[in-house]
Amino acid sequence: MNVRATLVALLATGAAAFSAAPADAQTRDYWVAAVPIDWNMVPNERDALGGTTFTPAETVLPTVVYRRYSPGWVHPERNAALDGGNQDLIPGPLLRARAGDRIRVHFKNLDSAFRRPHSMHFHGVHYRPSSDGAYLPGFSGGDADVAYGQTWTYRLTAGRDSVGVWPYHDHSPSMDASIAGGMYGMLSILGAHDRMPDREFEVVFAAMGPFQTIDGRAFVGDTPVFRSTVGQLVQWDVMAMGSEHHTFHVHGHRWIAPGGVPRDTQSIGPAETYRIRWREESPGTWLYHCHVESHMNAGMIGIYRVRNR
Ligand SMILES: [Cu+2]
Repeated sequence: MNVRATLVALLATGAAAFSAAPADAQTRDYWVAAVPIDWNMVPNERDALGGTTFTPAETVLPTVVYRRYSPGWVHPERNAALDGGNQDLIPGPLLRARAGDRIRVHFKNLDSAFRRPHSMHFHGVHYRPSSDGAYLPGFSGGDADVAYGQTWTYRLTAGRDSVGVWPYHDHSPSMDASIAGGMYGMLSILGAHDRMPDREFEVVFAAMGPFQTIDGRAFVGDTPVFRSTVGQLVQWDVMAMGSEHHTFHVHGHRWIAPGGVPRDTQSIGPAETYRIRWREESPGTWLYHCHVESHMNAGMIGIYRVRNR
């Protein structure tokens, strides 16, 4: 074997070890569209803790969100798994995969309200530049600037280094307005042999209009009410979007952070993500919230209900 052949063989071995697909690896297809919506950040029109009331003129934001569709974009479907409780549409559909899977995200721009270009840009997974979805004049292609009525298929691979939760978001020329309006979602990737959690909750901290929101909603009763039962394996997928830092806190619970340290509060910055798991053993009605006090008072707080078996 000459030097070049040896080098090629070594590279091939390295690449195989890096992306070794288990025998049961799948190709997963997701169908997603950008759709306009008049989004109500406070549908109850009140801050139940602070006592303030609002009018729809103060709480409804015309915006664009990612929405899950059936194959071929035939009809819209719920974004949230049933675990998501009372909310839907923000964040976008939870895209699940396992290490070794290929993921095809079929995207269509149905933004008939603003007719802005949109895209999808994914963190945490492997892809070629034509699936990057990030706009760069003179360099990026159709992936980054999907016009109204047009489509693009993003081709991704979940590696062993993709295990965890990751953001996706609009990275087209409309990125700033889109992220401010809730156009983001999460990938949730398990190891090839990881156990599925019994409950999976998505918590996205982001400013929206005058409010500090969780999944696009502000104040107790409007933000998601998450539910579980004692004995269940619960997983929290936590993410921050926008330009501010937040701290995720759950009452009555602790989890083990990397390094073996118990925690009940964890800071998180823009586009950072983490997943937290515990075996539920604390029945009752609990609060979860951002512990930046001004954020909590501007809406970043919700309820977590644990039933006894
Ligand atoms: Cu915060």
